Amino acid sequence: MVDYTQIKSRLAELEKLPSLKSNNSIPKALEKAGFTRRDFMKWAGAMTAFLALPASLTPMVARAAELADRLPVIWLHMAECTGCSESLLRSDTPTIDSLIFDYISLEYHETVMAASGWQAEENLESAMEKHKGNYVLMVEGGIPMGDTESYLTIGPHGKTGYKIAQEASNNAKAILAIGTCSSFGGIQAARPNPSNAQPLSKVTNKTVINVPGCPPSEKNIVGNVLQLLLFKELPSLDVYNRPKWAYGFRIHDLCERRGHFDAGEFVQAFGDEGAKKGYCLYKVGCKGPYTFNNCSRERFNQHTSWPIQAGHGCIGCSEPSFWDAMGPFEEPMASHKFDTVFGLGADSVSDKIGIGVLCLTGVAIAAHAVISSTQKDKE
Ligand code: FSX
Ligand code: SF4
Ligand code: F3S
Repeated sequence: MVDYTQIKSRLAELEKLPSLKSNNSIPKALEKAGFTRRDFMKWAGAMTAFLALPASLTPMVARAAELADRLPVIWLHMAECTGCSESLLRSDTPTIDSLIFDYISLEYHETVMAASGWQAEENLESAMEKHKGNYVLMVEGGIPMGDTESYLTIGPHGKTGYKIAQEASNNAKAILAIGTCSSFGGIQAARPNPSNAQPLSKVTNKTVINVPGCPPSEKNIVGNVLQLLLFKELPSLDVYNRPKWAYGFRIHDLCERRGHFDAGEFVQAFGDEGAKKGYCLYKVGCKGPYTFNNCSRERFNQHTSWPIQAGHGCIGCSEPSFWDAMGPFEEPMASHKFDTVFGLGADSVSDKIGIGVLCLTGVAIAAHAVISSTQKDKE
């Protein structure tokens, strides 16, 4: 049940805070980029549905977006490719999501700020001091720890990424791990993990909301910011601390090729007749049945496309240890033994039930795929 009074009082609290952006307002920014108020409200309506909130909340979601300049954000880069930031920033025309991101008071973000070296380090320290206890910390990248902590050393004082992330976490109001690297270690944590890269949750005892994906979609990043603006409490999270509104379904559940899976129509090799007809990619390695994310519903870049639409299977990029657990990427899971990601870190009874169901589903999927394709082959 959504508590409207609580949301209203949360927005009223935000309204009282000073805008952290001078000479800027979201209506002006939208107008400058050619968006009308109607476009903005349409976007707010879509975001409301996206966050699994009732449509009657649309005006409040719009208001929350307008108040995004009251929320100080510190965004740190650790060991990664910067794809998460690029996911938001690299659209060829500005989207409302990217405008909202610009409009958020990014007090510190290494990719988009002009400062470097001493000045950058100073900017980070002063932002942390000025907004102590009030800022949202967003971290991209895995964090080398232990004997190899110094493998990630940042800035002229030679501070390690671990120390910076720890200090920034200590004084943050809310913490988001952006991308699979920060959520679970990602590519640099793949076996043999030479830098001992670890997820952000290993650096702090505070709750870290994981927003995985390599990269996560722009919508999942902005949606989480809106969620923090609208609610005092954390969103409902799954066993891997992923918000359920975004990671509650498997890719396979809403995949556009699902009809072909059910009919036993599979691509057998890239470029074959089945590929041309848009058949299911399970047999060429799609990990959609084991992956929790909303790509099949939301796609990327303003709903333009996503991996499966482009013709390659999902590689499970929002799951823990996906580099090790989901590979080889172009072979089906059923044909080899795998370290199931569902077995990692699960410790409650309900999780065990969930894992059981998922493993069974995995077996059923493999069996279903084999049976239906045999039937198809006979035909
Ligand atoms: Fe890259 Fe972000 Fe992947 Fe990691 O994304 S897109 S390697 S999740 O931390 O920059
Ligand atoms: Fe879609 Fe992959 Fe499932 Fe096939 S196996 S329906 S391509 S998610
Ligand atoms: Fe990643 Fe699979 Fe989505 S590879 S981007 S979770 S379709």
